[in-house]
Amino acid sequence: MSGVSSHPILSASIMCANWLNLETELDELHDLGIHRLHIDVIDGNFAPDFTMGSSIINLIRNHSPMPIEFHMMVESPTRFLRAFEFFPGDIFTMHQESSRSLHRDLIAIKREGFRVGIALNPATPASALDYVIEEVDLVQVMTVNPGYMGQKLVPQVLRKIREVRNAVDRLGAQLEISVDGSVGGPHVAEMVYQGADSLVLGTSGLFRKGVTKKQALVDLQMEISKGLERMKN
Ligand code: S6P
Ligand code: MG
Repeated sequence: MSGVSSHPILSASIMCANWLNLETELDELHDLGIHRLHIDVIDGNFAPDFTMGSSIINLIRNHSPMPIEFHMMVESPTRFLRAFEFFPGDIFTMHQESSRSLHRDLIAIKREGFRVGIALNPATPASALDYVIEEVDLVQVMTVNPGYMGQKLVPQVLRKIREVRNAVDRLGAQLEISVDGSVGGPHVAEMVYQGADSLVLGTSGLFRKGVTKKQALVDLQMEISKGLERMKN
């Protein structure tokens, strides 16, 4: 039995796991009550470096019962729509900046059977969601630039979480607001306070050097409680 509460949703960034011991890591994440796996896909073009290809990702998909969010940091993301095996409830998140025809791509992703997400780079305004937000299940606010783990937070982006929250509430929409990048320490309380529904956990939150995941979760829950408490006042 885990001490992880249901809000916000916690998603583990697999890029940050110990790849020499991945099976054990995946099982531990499940046993700890982490809600989802976050899989970063990078093509070396939209964002620097490479991560995992579909053969590796599909192995993970078929090993773990946890829902997956595919974070596509690639050009023309719909090229990869049929690359992944997926379970109902899995999310395909593409970048607003990577699509020439955002509305068409959103519809194509949904037609394939995924839940659909849009990620916004730090420099992309919340207003980029105007006219498409109605089609979206999840908005992912990037608080670092796409490409690497362990980067420093871009602090001014925290206020974008609130802007997206306000847009969602104005619409009365049910979509989820996720935050990805340097989610750890006191930033967590601020992210929750600004309106995050889900948090992507990497090297600053869950996969911390010299700290067990269990302890990292206790620390995270404390910051989450502070954020939720602040919301009440
Ligand atoms: C960045 C990627 C993220 C990272 C995450 C790592 O390109 O989209 O999902 O894996 O930000 O977390 P941290 O705490 O190391 O920044
Ligand atoms: Mg990511």
